[in-house]
Amino acid sequence: MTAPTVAPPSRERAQRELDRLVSLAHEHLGLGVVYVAEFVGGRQVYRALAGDAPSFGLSVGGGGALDDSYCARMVAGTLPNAVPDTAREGRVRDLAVTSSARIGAYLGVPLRLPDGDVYGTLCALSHEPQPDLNVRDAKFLSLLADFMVDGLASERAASRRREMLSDLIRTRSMTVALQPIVDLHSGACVSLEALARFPTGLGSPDRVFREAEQAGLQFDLERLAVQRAVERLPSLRSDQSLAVNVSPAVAFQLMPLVSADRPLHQLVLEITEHAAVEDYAEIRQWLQPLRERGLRLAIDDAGAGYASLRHVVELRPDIIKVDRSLVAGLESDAGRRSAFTTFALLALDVGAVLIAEGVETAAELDTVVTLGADAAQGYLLGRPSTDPEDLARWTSGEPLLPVGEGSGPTP
Ligand code: G
Ligand code: MN
Repeated sequence: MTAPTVAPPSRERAQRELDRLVSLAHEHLGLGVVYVAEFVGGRQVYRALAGDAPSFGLSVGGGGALDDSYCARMVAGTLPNAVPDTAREGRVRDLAVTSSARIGAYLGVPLRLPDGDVYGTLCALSHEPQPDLNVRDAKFLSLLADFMVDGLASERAASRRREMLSDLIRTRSMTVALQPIVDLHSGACVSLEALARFPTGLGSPDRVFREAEQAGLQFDLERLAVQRAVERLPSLRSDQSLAVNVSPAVAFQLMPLVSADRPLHQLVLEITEHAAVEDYAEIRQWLQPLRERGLRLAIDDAGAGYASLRHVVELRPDIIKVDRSLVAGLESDAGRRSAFTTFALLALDVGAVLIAEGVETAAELDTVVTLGADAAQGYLLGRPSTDPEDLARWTSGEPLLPVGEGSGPTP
């Protein structure tokens, strides 16, 4: 199975929009070429072109020195926006590029970002002089520039985020917090869920994963998260499992990570259900040999989105984790209780273990016990933690819940 390449859709959309506006300028002005140049480190780099670019020596991604350029002069205010005849304009007549690219007329406006930075320029060139070129043409170009700058600014911000995410992945700047999952019959911590944590300032883990997806780095980031999580396996007891989160799109690409020749009894893959699955057969096929080696499959956040029932039916998980949105306050909410019960019955039917997620209060805990949960996870039982003392307690074998004579915790 090959890994599908994930193109960052936002970048493509931004480029299409830029191309559209540049073409519009080209059609309207009727000059030889229209282009967007970005100023980067003393150079200008062409980002979008329309018209006969080769005859002016321009290509997308190509560039030249800013020194001695028309655009640098125009932005500095030493060249007017419209130069109808370069032969009559002393400030550019003798520039090498005027003769090498045969520039007869020039029109250009700065692309000024909302924060005041100059992104670059939007320009048009013609081989012949254009005696009619005037301030109105520059105004038109300015108007188009106004339409471009927001997109350019957000694309620049996105590309900074992309670089930052690539750095993060390269330097493996991710830690793993663990959160206990407690068996409601024995009170023991039977599993620990690994949750990725990033350096402060990057926003929530959810946000970082979402941005990685937008930047086409989803696979790399999720792979790192799985690697980091699996590194924690040796600190668990042999009767405890480690649960790691993977999205369906990425799950089957992670095969090489777990293809080593060892049993997988201690590993639980939590399939997050935010996204729809396109090809269940493929995932099933990939999972089969791993499940035979002991890997267990959990459907995460069940009840939070539209896909969880289908996931359960198609993938026959070993574990169903009911989302916090159905658990919060369910002791006083008949609707939530019956939704929870639906998953409890489903779990019975498919022979899955039922875990209640996000249990914060004793009342929630009592209720999910009554409704048939086998295990629970949530702040009441332990917050996700990177503290070795917490881990020591959770792996000590001591029950985290007092257990009564019956099948559930005492009130
Ligand atoms: O999607 P998943 O269930 O894997 O997400 C787990 C997330 O839920 C983690 O970010 C964790 O910090 C958070 N979480 C865990 N327990 C609780 C809880 O009891 N209450 C709330 N509000 N969030 C929780
Ligand atoms: Mn999870």
